Amino acid sequence: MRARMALAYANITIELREILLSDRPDELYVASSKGTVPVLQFSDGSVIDESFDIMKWCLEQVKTDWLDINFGDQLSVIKVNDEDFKSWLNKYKYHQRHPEQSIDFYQEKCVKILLEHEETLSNKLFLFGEKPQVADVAIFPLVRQFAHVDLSFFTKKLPHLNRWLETWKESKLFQSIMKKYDKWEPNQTPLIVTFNNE
Ligand SMILES: N[C@@H](CCC(=O)N[C@@H](CS)C(=O)NCC(=O)O)C(=O)O
Repeated sequence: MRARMALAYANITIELREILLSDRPDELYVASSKGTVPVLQFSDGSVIDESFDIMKWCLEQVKTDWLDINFGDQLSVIKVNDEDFKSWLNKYKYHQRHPEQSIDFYQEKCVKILLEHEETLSNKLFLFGEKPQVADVAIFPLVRQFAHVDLSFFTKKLPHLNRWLETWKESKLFQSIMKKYDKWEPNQTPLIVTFNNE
């Protein structure tokens, strides 16, 4: 989601190959042995197979103000999101598979991290001030996933973060990547997409 938002922001045209994680094509593993998405493959065969690296590449292609404010601090926020928060969120979402602790325990671990954003957003529109930065976009998909596990809990406990989340959900950037695409088939005509022109 965040890689697509960066592609949309940078107005980059790609050939889109939508896959099902439950039925991953061999071509995915040929491009990247990790077998995870997203993977951005260039016509010279080189590959970027980490979503944040794809975001950074997109931002190098355009004039952007998404990197203007405290980039080092933005990277720290993204690291906590991608490592600690992602790990607790997976346990929260799939708590039945992690019976060593309760769902409330996992929720609390996530909330502890999100409360830092809640405090920041109590007096700012975005995480680093009055304009969006790459960190906002980079953490948005996982915050959205957390919110959707128990929306009424999220809106009550984290009202400022909820306001921020709603802003992103309603944004043109997010809307532009939400179109559904058919699963890619090896013999199909290439599907050429510029997300924000769809
Ligand atoms: N580090 C990767 C993680 C990406 C990731 O978790 N992708 C999910 C889909 S959004 C996936 O491919 N899951 C399947 C798996 O982990 O086997 C990145 O951010 O690019």
